[in-house]
Amino acid sequence: MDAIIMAGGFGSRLGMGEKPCVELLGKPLITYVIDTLQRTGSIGDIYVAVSPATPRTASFIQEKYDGKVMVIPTGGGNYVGDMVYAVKAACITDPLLILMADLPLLTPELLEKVIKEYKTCGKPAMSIFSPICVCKSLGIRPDTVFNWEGKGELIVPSGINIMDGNDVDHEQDYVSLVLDNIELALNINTVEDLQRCKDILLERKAESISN
Ligand SMILES: Nc1nc2c(ncn2[C@@H]2O[C@H](COP(=O)(O)OP(=O)(O)OP(=O)(O)O)[C@@H](O)[C@H]2O)c(=O)[nH]1
Ligand SMILES: [Mg+2]
Repeated sequence: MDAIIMAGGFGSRLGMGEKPCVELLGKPLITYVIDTLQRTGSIGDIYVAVSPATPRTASFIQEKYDGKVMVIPTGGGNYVGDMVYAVKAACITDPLLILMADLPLLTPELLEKVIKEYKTCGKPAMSIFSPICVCKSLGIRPDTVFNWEGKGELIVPSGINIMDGNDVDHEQDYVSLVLDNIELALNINTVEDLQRCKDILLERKAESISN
């Protein structure tokens, strides 16, 4: 399954320039997602959808990955329009993974789980959500919430979706997959999110050294 990383936003809430290039423990944010995708066996080609708002991201990807990760220039300013454009530009006609550049805690195991669930879900598309309680436990106040298929539980989009590349011009019937891993809930929108993420990664590092 091919993957497109959306990386053409303004990063206005973080306010530190191009968000995909903002450093987290010495590495640009987008490299965390790319490294995870490269270590996920079920993932094929990787594309990054940049925009006029992210020229540094475009040149960084071109230089660092030297054609192994492909850059797609999109118009910017329209997430869905740019996503559709990128799928067509990449000529992807199978199911594909669309994700954001600001999910540094994502792991190959989680992605494999999502892809496995997709394969048996019986719908053309799947969206991944976090329960609102997981976001709240991390101190995140989400700006978008959904009511989970009338189950009375509030869920928050994680920024990870699978859709059928063959039919991107139409809204696709989707399954909501709700997973409570903090790795899906913690995306970087603000300076506080960046600090939270830093704390978690440093804590994990310290634990792995002491074990
Ligand atoms: N190509 C493209 N990517 C986008 C667009 N809007 C957002 N993105 C990317 O999608 C991901 C999630 O978006 P946001 O978290 O809102 O990031 P952002 O738009 O840069 O940040 P804010 O300005 O604070 O909303 C990020 O990796 C963005 O770079 C867009 O219009 N076009
Ligand atoms: Mg945005």
